[in-house]
Amino acid sequence: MTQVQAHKRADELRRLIGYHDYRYYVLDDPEVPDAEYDRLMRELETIETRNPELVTAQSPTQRVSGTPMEGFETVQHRVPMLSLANAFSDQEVTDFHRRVTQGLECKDITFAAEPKLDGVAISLTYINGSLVTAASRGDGERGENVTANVRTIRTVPLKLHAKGWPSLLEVRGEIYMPRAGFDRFNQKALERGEKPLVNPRNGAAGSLRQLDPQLTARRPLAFFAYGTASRDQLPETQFETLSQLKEWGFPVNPEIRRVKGLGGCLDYHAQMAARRPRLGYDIDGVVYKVDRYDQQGFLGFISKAPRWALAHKFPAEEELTRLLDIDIQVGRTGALTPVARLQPVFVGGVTVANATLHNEDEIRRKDVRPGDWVVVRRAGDVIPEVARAIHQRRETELAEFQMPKNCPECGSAVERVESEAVARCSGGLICPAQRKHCIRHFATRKAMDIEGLGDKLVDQLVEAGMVHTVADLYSLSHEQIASLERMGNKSAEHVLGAIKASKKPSLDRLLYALGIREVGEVTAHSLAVHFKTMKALQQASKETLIEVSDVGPIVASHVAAFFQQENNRQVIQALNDAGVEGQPLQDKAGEKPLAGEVWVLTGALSMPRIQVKNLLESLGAKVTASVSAKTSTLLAGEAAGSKLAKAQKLGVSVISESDFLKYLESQGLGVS
Ligand code: 9MJ
Repeated sequence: MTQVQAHKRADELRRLIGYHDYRYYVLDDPEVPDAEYDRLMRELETIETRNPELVTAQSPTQRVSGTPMEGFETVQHRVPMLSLANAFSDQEVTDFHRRVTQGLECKDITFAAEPKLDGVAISLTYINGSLVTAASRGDGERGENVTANVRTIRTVPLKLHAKGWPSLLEVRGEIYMPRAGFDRFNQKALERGEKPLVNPRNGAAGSLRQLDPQLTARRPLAFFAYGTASRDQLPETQFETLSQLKEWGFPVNPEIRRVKGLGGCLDYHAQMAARRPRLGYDIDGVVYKVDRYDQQGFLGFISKAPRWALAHKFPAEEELTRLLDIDIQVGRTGALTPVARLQPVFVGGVTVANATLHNEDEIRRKDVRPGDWVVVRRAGDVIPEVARAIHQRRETELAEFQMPKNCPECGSAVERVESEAVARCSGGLICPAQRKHCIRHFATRKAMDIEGLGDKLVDQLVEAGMVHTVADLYSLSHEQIASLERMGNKSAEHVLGAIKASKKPSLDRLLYALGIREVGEVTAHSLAVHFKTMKALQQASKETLIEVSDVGPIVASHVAAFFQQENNRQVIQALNDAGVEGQPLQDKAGEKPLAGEVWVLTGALSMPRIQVKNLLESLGAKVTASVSAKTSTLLAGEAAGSKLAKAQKLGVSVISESDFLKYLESQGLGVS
């Protein structure tokens, strides 16, 4: 890079950093992930190191970042608030360790190893044991007086416990927003149609900056102490000081450990990286601090950061990249998930090229379009997701994403029930993405009950291309099955026999076996009772379907959509051609097991009452509201009251819900 180019780039970087500082500190609305900001800063630092004549007093590298906020009084810190040197690799930690051991001429150094909280640094001044001032870091020399706001945080002691504290004590630590509080807060914000917080750290910073402490008080903030401004009247090490602070009433992070040497530091980093997803709050790395104060004093400072401490960062969980396209993935149950195809990017420790976009509503809400710059997030082992799009970076008009009308795997119509976020392929019986799932379900005990046709065998049959739809099961030959791995002649014979034996199921079983969405055994039974034949059901309109007890508008639309699908009709025809026919249920009132009985329901039942009522009616019983001499049976759920007493008085038989469920099971109507 020529000097002119360096000059130009440095100017550009300062302008960009200034812009991002403004968005972050003033607007509370960062545009780019931290990793991107850090890169800009590092690039500027590199240019300035190589071209010292370019450094200006106004350069963002020359101050600890932080724009004093309007509306708050400024406080001069008695002792400047430090920043920490960062390390992103083991090599940088090794270099730090070497500098420390050489500086101290001592090989065995003990460090206090601490999680590095991702919140807002704060300095709390206690005079005679009472909190008098809380100040943010600001530029390190001067911060903002946020006492009124900090006083609302429950974990910040207003008065110190025990005794022995110095009359002037300045405690430093981090204010943060626990993840659970952040999630709860955002959930409520979304419900109210308000803008959610970008991340917990931003939530903490924004909360502290509220001009009305009442507003801060409503935010779920917490505090951990990690040091003091001066060492007077304190123990001789960092670790013991933290124990002392705990005794005085400060929350101290329980993950803090004493470790020895470089190995101890790196082990701690690895342990915390593993524990990170389960911590309940965000950390962006760990901090190593030379434990002994005398050794710290010996090492001193370099510019504004101590030589005795180092922040060892984790790989960034958020990164910036380009969204190349949005593809649709069809899950095994037919759910269509939009998947982001990304310019590969290193995030959360791995290279990510695909990330989930959840569903269509999420895409609309975040307004993510192919071609956008997006922030990709990968936290812990969680599936990477597109967190947001950076709309400011859109250079040209980009087309909005449209959910396809047809399944990309099989071409069947895509349906989306109004109350659900998920769009689904309606080609359950023929869609390759759903094939295995659908055939496995078909064979299960409560469906066609094909013994020996387990998940493994289904997978083998599909993978060998022998079975494409459930109808193909009925044309399998002995040789085909026997040719599969781990299938002998005998087992092939057995399975073939079971397939053949399954040709005449009751209509409700066959319906259930088709795997129509929301059609469980009970609904399948109601449909079978009502329509009697597959043909009649296939021709039913949504309106007629709703007439069936136990069928609401959602189930009706799933059923109608299923039978409208030509592919599904073909499979049913093929089943029919193979001799598979659902047998009509016995439906003459006199033959129903509970015909003539009068039932009453009481107490809390685990199933919706309407469902229980429908079940009883389908078994021939009448269901009434109150217990009388005519009542045959009282179904008593939890906490049954006066009806139970009355039934007992009248000698009416009483059945518990668990016994009732067992009875249903015996009638082939199990609901579990
Ligand atoms: C955080 N952020 O958790 C320090 N920090 O020490 C811990 N920050 C720090 N220590 C000196 N645990 C300056 C900053």
